Amino acid sequence: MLRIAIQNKGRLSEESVDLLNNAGVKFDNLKRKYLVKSATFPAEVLYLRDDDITGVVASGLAELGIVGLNEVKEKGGDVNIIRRLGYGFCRLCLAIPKNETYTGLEYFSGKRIATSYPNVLREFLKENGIDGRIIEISGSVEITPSAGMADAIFDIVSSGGTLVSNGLKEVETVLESEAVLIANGNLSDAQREELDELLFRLDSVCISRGKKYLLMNIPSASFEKAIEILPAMRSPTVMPLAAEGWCSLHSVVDADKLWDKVKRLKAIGAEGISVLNLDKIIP
Ligand code: PRT
Ligand code: ZN
Repeated sequence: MLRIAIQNKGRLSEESVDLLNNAGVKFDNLKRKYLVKSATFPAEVLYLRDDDITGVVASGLAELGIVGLNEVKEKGGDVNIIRRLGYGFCRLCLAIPKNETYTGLEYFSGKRIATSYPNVLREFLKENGIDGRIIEISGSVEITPSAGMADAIFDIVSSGGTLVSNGLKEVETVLESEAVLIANGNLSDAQREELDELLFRLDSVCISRGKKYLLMNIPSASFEKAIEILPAMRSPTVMPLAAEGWCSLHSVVDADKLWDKVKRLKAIGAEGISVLNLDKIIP
């Protein structure tokens, strides 16, 4: 049995539930309950605040956790980062008032920097030999410069909108973060086997993200050109059609290249192009 700690409410919560569900770990999403057993996999889900997940996994109260890499780096502790999960993207950045001239890292010497990530910041300043003053604050970090409480901030940035609306600009990225799967180092043999099965399933779900399945009819004469446009995982699937001189072609493409590919396929005579969502790719 694996106990998996995930965020109870917040930015990573919904996608973590979806990811586990898609991997066949189904459970009642009743967040009023603290601990929920999966009916379809030997696992139970423990709902926590994200601040507590790393510690709970490090101490062995849960075998696995899904949490932002930023939290793992801040809390430290003895956990293994098993997978990057491809959502919850953000970065930990140093930002200063927008009218200040940035002169490089030396800028921060002697400056007061407000943050909820004192450990990551301390390490970064130490590595770079910068003597900044860390002001630890648990929330609303972005308002501290205009309130005269700090000269700069070190905080999570995603779109950058919060910085802009507080008159700040990003000057250094210290950590690129996303949701990660972490594990305790002391799993039993049975738990290791369960983890291997879970990883196999999670990878199948993660590989299919951002991909589309394409089906179309194409003149046989354009077949070679179509293959150049569609280098699929191994090669596209081609089937002859009843209508002479035509074949049916199936392939997987990156979603962000979809419209470019469709345009090029139409230009070589493709017809009846269907685009399907992909649920899983089992390698
Ligand atoms: O209640 P609990 O303690 O569990 O949640 P929380 O409020 O501490 O965390 P939550 O839910 O806000 O974030 C959980 C995780 O999501 C973080 O640890 C990050 O790994 C990740 N994440 C991704 C983010 C963001 N994007 C993000 N934009 N966490 C916070 N933000 C903040 C950012 O600091 C800024 O204040 O959102 C604001 C908007 O960001 P912009 O740049 O888009 O304006
Ligand atoms: Zn939190």
